[in-house]
Parts: sequence; structure tokens; C-alpha cells
Amino acid sequence: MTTPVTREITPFDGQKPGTSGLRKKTRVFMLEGYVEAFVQSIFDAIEGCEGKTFVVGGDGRYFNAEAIQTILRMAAANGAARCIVGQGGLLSTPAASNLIRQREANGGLILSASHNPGGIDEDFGLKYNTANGGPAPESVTGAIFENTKTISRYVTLETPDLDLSALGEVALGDMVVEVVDPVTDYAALMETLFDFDAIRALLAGGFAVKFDAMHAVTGPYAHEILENRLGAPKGTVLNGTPKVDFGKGHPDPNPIWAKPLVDLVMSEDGPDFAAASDGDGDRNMILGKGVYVTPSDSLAVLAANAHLAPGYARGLAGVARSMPTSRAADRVAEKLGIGCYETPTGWKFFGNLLDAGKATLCGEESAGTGSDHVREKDGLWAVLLWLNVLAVRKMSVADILRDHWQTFGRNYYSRHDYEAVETEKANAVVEGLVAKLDGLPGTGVAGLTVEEADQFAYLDPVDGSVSEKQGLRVMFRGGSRAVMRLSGTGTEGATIRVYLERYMPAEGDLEIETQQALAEIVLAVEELTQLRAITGRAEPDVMT
Ligand code: VG1
Ligand code: CO
Repeated sequence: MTTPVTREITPFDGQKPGTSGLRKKTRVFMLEGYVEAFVQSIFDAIEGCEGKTFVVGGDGRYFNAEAIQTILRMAAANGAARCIVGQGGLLSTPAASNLIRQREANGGLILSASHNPGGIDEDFGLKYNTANGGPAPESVTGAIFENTKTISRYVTLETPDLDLSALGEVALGDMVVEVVDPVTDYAALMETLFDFDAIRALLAGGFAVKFDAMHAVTGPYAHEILENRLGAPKGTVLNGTPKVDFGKGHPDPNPIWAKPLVDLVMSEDGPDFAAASDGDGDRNMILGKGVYVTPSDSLAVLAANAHLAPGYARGLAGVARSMPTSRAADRVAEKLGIGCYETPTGWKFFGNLLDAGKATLCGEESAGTGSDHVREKDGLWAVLLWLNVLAVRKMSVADILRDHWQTFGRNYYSRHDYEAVETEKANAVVEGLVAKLDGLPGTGVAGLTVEEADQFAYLDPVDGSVSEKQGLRVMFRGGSRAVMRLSGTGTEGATIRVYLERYMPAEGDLEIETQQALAEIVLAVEELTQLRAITGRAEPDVMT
């Protein structure tokens, strides 16, 4: 029973990792041999498993439990020495990253489609993280994809499913499966970074907090850290029990999908601070009484204030943001005299900067913020850093934000998503703009003047690798900007993302309604791309 067996298999089309791993409809992942083909392609790409240790866990969505059993059998059959698994198969993405680092594992397999909905008719995902705890870089995901095209066999065991509900070690063939509490190590790490006493005192003083776990993986983490360790009243954590279908919602912490929380915080007797996290716990949304903090602003505010938390008291080495993220953080970096890096979308591009000690904080406009404590973005970490800053500064979120804009100016910012567009039309929109880029500088569009226009390419300053075609940028005179790219995490058609930004200096009008502040740029984008005309969409599906 515990002798490895080799089974023949034929390749599946399209097992190409995107922005963050392979994401497909759950029913696709459930096809016979699908998980096996991808996992064997991973193991082959990393030159086998012999004697290696892996961390395995996921966000608990539908099919998580079944896929984990397959992965464990295959790891054992491929010669791995040990797999560290979260109890019940659960691990938030940042907690998995932390475990890989703490336990000096060779890598990890994380089962999640993150902010995409879960269920048999929704989405599933799987990604490989390397020994630094971060998502595999393009060199590795490229090798995995190449393997998926020719894979002809996989190796597994013929053993019954393991019980992953009890902590401790069990044997699976010659491999040890170690089931760990998913929260313990992560919570301990948070205690080293933040002033828990100060946050406890803030909460004890009546500062009201709500955290929406969106029926996803952060529930157990938030219960333990916010309620048990920091003493927030029971009921602070909403939707705190992970469900396989996330309560049929989109576990995406933005004003659209977390609307009930936004409504609560905008109401008269709403809490002082509210936050939400996504399916796998790496994203965050920050709200204060009456205000929504855009993720780009959150990164900038945290960069300006991180030194107030013990883990960052020595200051920051540098800040990194993905290209479409607003340039608010750049102004903070400039003032602090620290490095500032612009990377392509996706956390995998921050890994080298963090490993090399060039950046301490990183962020993306898509509600991702994190630091060098792990190699993934980290939702609860962002919440705790905000709480630590609030505890020290003794100001409201709204006042901190206003103070920030009055110091650095304000980068009005919004992202408009056009979802499930027919692929041909989406490509036509992008290609139309690509063809125009070179001729744009100096021309006028909808009352704005184009200063520069290009396709973003990234030269990694650490390993010298180059990543091309990472989004189209049009920069306007006065510091406004429009960016367009296609999503790499969707599972249906194409999603066009349009990122809009307008800079207002500190002495200008800092209180314009966001969409109104960006209206001219929206018109310019339409004039440049005919996006709405080509796709037949009058409005974006989601505006964040
Ligand atoms: C989106 C976001 C990107 C993020 C990625 C993964 O990618 O825009 O910033 O890194 O999701 O986030 P795309 O290609 O759809 O724009 V999540 O929380 O997977 O892990
Ligand atoms: Co996520």
C-alpha cells in the first residue's frame, strides 16, 4: 500500500500559472488527473522532492480537503521527508509563508483562489511558494508550465485519506505528516512586531473595532489575535467561521463585496475602525468612522508611520509598490530619503527586494500590504499595524488620513474593472492602445496633455531578470495617470483593469469626491481606447 505507484497521464491544456498561481473553475480542478498533472509538474520543476519538507494548506474553500490528500500522497510517493499541514487543511497565505520560513521548509503548496468566490461552480487555485516563503518567481512558474505540456506520468500512493483534524504527527509511507495549529506561529510573529499592550489599552478604552473575515480563512486568526490576545469584545470578528463557499459571497475586501461592513462604518453609531480580509487572508481593507482608506493611501500612511510599531522602530530600508498602485508611497519614500521601487503586478516581484533588504514595506492597489516579516501580503498584519499607529497617535483614521494629505498631497485613485469581457474584444482594446502609445506624448486628450506613454517593463535590480508587457501607462501633465492591463487571476473571459490617478498638491482641494476628481481621466481613457464602445459596457462592473 505504501509503495509508490506510477500512473500514466496525458497533459491538460492551459495549466499556466497567472498573477498568483493556477486558477481555474473548481470543476476543472476536479477533472480526473488534473491536480496530479499540475502537482507532478511542480515537483519535476523543482528537481524532485527527495528528502524535502513542504508546507501545505489552503483557504478552506470547496475541494481544499480533497486536493490536500492528493498532494500529500504525491509528496510522499515522490520522496518528500515531511509535510507540515495546517489543522483541517487550513492555512492563511501569510501564515503558510511564515511557516515555510520558520521551519526552513523547501517550499509550500498553497490551495486558494484568494478573493475569487468558492464552491463547486466557482473557483479553485493552487500555487507553489519557494524556500523564502514567497510565490515562485517567473523562472519557476515558467518551468512548471513547460512541464505541464509534456507530463506523461505521476507518482502517488494508494493509501486512504489521512485525518487532518488532530494535531500531531502521522506517517504516510516514508513521509511524516505533521498537523499544526494554523494560528499559533503566526500569532507569535505578530506579537514580536506590534505593541500588543498599547493596542490592548486602546481597545480597553472603548475604541470600537469590527473585523469582517468574510467567512474565509482569517476567522480563526482574528478570533485569536483580536479577541483572545488583544481583548476586543466577542463579536468584534464578523463572519469568523470559514465556510467552503464563503457564505456564497465574494471574499474580496473592497467597498463592493464588503458593503455591509462599509455601511456599518459609515453609519452614525458605527465603529471607530473596521477592516476586512480576503479568502486566503492576504488582502486587507481599512476603514475608519466615515472613511474608506484606499489601499494605495494605506500603504503611504503605513510607510510614514511604521516606525511607531516596535518591529519597524529602526525605520524602513525602502518601499515597493506595484506599478498600477498610486504614487502616494513614493512621496513618503522621498521625504524619508529611502529607496522606492516600482514592480509589476503580483507579490512574486517583491520577493527579491525583500530578500535583498532593499524594501521593508510593499503594497498593491488591490488591497495588499505587507512587509519583510513574511514573503506574502498580509491582511491581519496591516490591520494590526494600523491599530498600533492609532494607539500611538491617538487620532481618528479620518484625521490621520487628512493629516497625511496635508503633508504629502493627495493621490486621488480608483480602479475600474470590466469583468468577463470576451477575450477578443479585450485584446482589441489593449492592442488598439499599444499601437497608439508611441505617438501620444505631446498630444491632447479630453483636455489633458499626454506627457509620456509606454508599456511597463521591469528590470529586477537584484537578479537582473526582465519582465516585459506588464501594463500600459499613459502619464498626463500635472501628475495624473491612467494604466490599463488585463487581469491574470480571472477564470472566465478577460477582465480589463483601468487604474486612474490624479495628484493634488497639499495646498489644493483635498476633499473632492473620488470619482468626480477622476472624471476627466475616465473620459481621456475612453477617447484613447474606445473601451466602452468596443466592449459595449456603459459602466465598469466594479469600482474600487
Ligand atoms: C490581482 C491583483 C494583484 C494581486 C493578485 C493576487 O491580480 O490585481 O494586485 O497581486 O490579484 O491577489 P490580477 O492579475 O487579477 O490583476 V490575491 O489576494 O490572489 O492573492
Ligand atoms: Co488573496
